[in-house]
Amino acid sequence: MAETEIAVLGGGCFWCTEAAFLELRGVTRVVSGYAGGTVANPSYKQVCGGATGHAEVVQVSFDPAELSYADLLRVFFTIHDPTTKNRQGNDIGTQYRSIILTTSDAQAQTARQIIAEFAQSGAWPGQIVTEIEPLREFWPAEDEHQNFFARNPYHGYCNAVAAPKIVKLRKLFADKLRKAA
Ligand code: MHO
Repeated sequence: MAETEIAVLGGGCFWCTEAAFLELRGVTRVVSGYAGGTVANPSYKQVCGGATGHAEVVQVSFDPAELSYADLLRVFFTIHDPTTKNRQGNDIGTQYRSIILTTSDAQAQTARQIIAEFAQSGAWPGQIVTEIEPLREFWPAEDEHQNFFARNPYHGYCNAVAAPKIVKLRKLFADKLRKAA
């Protein structure tokens, strides 16, 4: 069996990024959680308070033979705005920062490369402020936050924030979807 690679990415609210990554072929598992902070096993409430320094992130398991880390990052930079520091839309705070937590030097190198690619392409006006740092620890979020969008499709916030991301993803990455849109 092929080796599974792990990517940990923070691009704002994890309900939304989780739903987007679940659409991709080659992704075998997505877990919503917290990383990049100081307290062990933080709660959603603590993270929302901003004091623990964690970002809301998703831990994406994928088969690199099917989906490259570079392509995963291209999706990441499409479905969130990497130019707004500590903010995604109406969500403001360090927990919503744009961050790539790398699990190898190769990932860090690819991350820098894809950032340069997006900076060049002008896909986002403004400077990319995404942080890159080695992953120390990933803390899974509470069960109620797993698979949130799939379980709460009529949730007002999800409809406003996650749904447009999914629409954009399906349009721009049709060839990478698990099933035809
Ligand atoms: N502002 C949103 C964020 C949800 S997300 C999981 C809310 O409080 O519902 O951070």
